[in-house]
Amino acid sequence: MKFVDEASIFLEAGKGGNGCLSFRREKFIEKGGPDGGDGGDGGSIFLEGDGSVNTLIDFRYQPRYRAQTGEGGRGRDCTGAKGDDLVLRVPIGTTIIDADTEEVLGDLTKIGERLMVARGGFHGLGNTRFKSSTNRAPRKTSDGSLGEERSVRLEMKVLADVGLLGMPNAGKSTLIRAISSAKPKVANYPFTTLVPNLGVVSVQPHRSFVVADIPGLIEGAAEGAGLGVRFLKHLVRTRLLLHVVDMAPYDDMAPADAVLAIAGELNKFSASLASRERWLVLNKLDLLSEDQQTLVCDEILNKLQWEGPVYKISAIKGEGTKQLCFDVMGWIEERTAEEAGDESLAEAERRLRSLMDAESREKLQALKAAWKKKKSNDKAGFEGLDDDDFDDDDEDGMEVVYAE
Ligand SMILES: Nc1nc2c(ncn2[C@@H]2O[C@H](COP(=O)(O)OP(=O)(O)OP(=O)(O)O)[C@@H](O)[C@H]2O)c(=O)[nH]1
Ligand SMILES: [Mg+2]
Repeated sequence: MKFVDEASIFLEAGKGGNGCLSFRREKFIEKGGPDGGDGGDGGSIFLEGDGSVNTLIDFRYQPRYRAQTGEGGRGRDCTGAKGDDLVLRVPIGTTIIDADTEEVLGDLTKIGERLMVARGGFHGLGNTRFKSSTNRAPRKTSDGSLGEERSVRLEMKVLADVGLLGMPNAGKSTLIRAISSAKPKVANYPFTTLVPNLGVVSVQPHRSFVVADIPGLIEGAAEGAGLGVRFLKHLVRTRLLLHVVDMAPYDDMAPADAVLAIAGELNKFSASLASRERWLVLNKLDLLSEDQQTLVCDEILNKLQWEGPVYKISAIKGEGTKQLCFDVMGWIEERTAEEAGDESLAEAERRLRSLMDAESREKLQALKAAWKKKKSNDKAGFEGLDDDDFDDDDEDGMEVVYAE
């Protein structure tokens, strides 16, 4: 399977059908008068959110779309048929951006939600329309107008309430496996997770939230180190970040430094995302004795001067995870209720989301431009070098297609 969360497409709506020039010709009827019908409108192009689509891969293979042209009008006052509309199905969580103006055209976040992205041309008028008291045999018709043409960029972000953040190997995927039925790969090496995974955490019947596990971040990610920060954009729709920390790391990076490094990268990616509610989840405590646990946990909290919520867990044994999920659920419900009762809070949340969206888009565009520049410089330096896509393969056959 291929995971593609960005695609650029070109859309061309249908042209309107031309009006017809015709006169009524029948036996024994002289000067039958004009009877040229109107053309049909051109088909428009819509994008529609579809729950069964979860990648934009199809749009990479087929980047051009054209809706049907309206039929021309015919004699005997026959109107031409309207061109069929074209409906392209995209994953829920797709943002549509005009590639020329960078204007955000819309955001499809619900199943069945539709957005018209290119309007079909208007129909032309037949000569019947131009009949008047002074001109009873008009030879005038009008042509249908051209359909709208548009280059748009599609950006898909997963929809989750909670995002897992942390260094590679911190135990993010182990945590999502422990608390939901999602079963992403877990392994004892960095960058096991290459694409976001979603899991539904059911706390009680009818009380659940969605968690997103994304690939790990390392220092320098905002400049492209490791898998870079491109997956952070999947966290901008979440309300709460759980920062998972490996409390018994193999390398000698102190857990507090690891937390600061991630927070730094997050801030470079989007200052408003970094200001989101973030809880510390200290993981792998089963590897430490009780005395050590107290020591290292106190140390990290002191060093970070952490005042927010902290959870001490062992994801692999499922210890402490129940309380964490319960508190996350409670926090989400509280926020949702607050926003439902206070329009100004809901508005502030919407503003923050669009700010995070804009910041993350700007950052990723800048990184992409820098990467393209580097690629063309390299190409100039090594003429004939394999210039294959920036793709990667995982053992599961999951291929990640990075933005071009
Ligand atoms: N002892 C112990 N090992 C753990 C715990 N949580 C995770 N691990 C181990 O740590 C290693 C990495 O776990 P993952 O869940 O793959 O880590 P990740 O954060 O998803 O890593 P990436 O996908 O590479 O970013 C695996 O070998 C896990 O078995 C824990 O609570 N205790
Ligand atoms: Mg993982």
